[in-house]
Amino acid sequence: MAGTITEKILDKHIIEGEKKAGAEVAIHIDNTLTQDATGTMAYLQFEAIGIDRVRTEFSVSFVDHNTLQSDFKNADDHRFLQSVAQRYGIYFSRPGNGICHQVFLERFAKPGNTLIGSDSHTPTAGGVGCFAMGAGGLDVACAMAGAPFRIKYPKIVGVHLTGKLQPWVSAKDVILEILRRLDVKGGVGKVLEYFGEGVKTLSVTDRATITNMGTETGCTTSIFPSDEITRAFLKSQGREDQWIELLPDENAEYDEIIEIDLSSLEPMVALPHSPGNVRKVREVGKIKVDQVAIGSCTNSSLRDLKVVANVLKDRTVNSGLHVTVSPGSRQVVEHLVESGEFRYLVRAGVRILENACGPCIGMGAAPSSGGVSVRTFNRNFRGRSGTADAEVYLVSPEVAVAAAITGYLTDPRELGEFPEFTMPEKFFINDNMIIKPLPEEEAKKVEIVRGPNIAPLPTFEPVGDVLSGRVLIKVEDNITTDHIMPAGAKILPLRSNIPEISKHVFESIDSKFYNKAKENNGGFIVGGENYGQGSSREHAALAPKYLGVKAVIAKSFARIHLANLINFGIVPLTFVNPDDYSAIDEMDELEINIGDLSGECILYNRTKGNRIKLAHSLSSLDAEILKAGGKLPWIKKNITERK
Ligand code: MIC
Ligand code: SF4
Repeated sequence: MAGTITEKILDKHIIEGEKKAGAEVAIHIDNTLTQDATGTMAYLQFEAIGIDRVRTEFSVSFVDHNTLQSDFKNADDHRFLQSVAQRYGIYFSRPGNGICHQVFLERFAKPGNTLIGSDSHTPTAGGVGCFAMGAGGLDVACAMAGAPFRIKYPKIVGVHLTGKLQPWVSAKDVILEILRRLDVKGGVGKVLEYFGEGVKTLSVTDRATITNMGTETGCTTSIFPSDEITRAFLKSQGREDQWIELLPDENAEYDEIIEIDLSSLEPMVALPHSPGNVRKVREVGKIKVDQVAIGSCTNSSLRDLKVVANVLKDRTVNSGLHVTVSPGSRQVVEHLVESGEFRYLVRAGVRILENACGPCIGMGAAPSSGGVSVRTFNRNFRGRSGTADAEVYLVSPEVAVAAAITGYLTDPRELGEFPEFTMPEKFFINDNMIIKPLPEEEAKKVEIVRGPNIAPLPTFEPVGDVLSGRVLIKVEDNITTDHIMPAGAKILPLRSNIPEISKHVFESIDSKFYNKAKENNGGFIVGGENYGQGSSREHAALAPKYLGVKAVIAKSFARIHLANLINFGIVPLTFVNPDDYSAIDEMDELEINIGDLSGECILYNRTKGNRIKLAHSLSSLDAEILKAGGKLPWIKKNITERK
């Protein structure tokens, strides 16, 4: 059969399972990445699995999220991560080196490889034709131990690109247009695979912007071909030997096709509070802006910051707002410094932040009360910026810089001529902030350093046949993991300490959740569609589990969160009849007979005296893992048998 890129890569990596959309397949994983906010937990789990060294081709640990060091906690985590990397044969990208996805793209990503990362934007590497997926930390730990990764074989959506982007329109507008069409769950169970003549007009970092934010559609991953442009990019990074050609066959068959004429696109914006709430900038009109934040793994490449710098040349940022720039990597900064363009940013009055996630995850630069923040990031969920009532708009670097100058949301085409700038043929290659793995014998002698912020992993009992308790919270559609387990400067440092972080579960929706869970000895969560969209943080499953949550009953689940629930022994159940959602209220007392999870389950609502049918999408292996009390006890047994 004619092949898509997805099929070509998966064919080489499937270990078990049938190549049929929706069927579970086990995939061999070549590479892994972690970042600090999810990494500490992933490595504690890797240690608990108990093997001596990673079994991947290579694995990389980054520090880019928890970089504010307002006390010992984040610093403790960084030291722990560095020592773990040295102990187990993992590359370590030191704090300051850049955002995991940007650095991975520059220095590590390989066409044709499979990658999982404990961060939902891992598909950024799809920009070079790498099949890259976000996953929970425990799944990454298991892949580092050599275990395959299980997914539902995806539907392959061909995104057919024709034409060429107009000046002032860029890759961000392409993915915003896709989000306008698919919204935040239109990609679930699918791979977005780009093809067509238009692909050739996009650079690798443009492609990576698109695959990065494809995550917001809920898709399994997004991928571009590996072509001559990819080859030139890898060559410019001194990695031409890692290039392979990866193109779809002439007559490749896709399950669906999305047509995009790049020439017809205009500057776009995602309005508060969802990345799927997309309009054309010119239709939204002039909105007064209080802050512009440029950067994040979506838009912090050299090309993006060159656009911003050159537009700001000889100008001053509008006096009604402030502007932050967080570059994606040291390589990006080194080039801007060398070319003199960095000076344009400094002279214009930009607040230069470090090469890290920064404001994207609420680590500084929170907007003022009720403030309007225009950001080049990928998520604008309510409260994520650190200010509960801020209004966050997601845009391209072009739209962001136009707002920075005018003080209003502005169509950048009003600024006149698009500035000219050149890109380097060869990038500065300087891996002095990446610590290489030690040889095995030396690595064994490394002592792992743990500060008081690293609490031991909690352990959980196997899951019984009958679950009973009260409904602790009932939530709407599209609840994000930011709602379940908030991030930001105050809470992120607690990522290595489950008892502490669990006090903040659902804080922004129901400040009494923690107390309710404690008083009732745990219970249930009732959710709407797409429950758990967004981040890969397994803390959104682990912390509720720690508080005694037994099952989540929802209309549907987001992929990574569903896997995380299974991994930590919370049973994910769906309504057979979605209308039954309205038959349950908060604090109702429920009893659910899950048996061995081989079929439908019956929920008995003691408070209302009625019965509801529930289903699930668990494979027999998922059920086995759940019943064992989660993936850690299960994998320990399975890996030990291979030792
Ligand atoms: C995010 O963008 O929400 C994060 C922070 O990068 C998360 C990971 C995390 O919560 O640590 C993600 O996208 O997976
Ligand atoms: Fe970091 Fe933001 Fe990217 Fe998440 S989305 S990895 S917080 S830059």
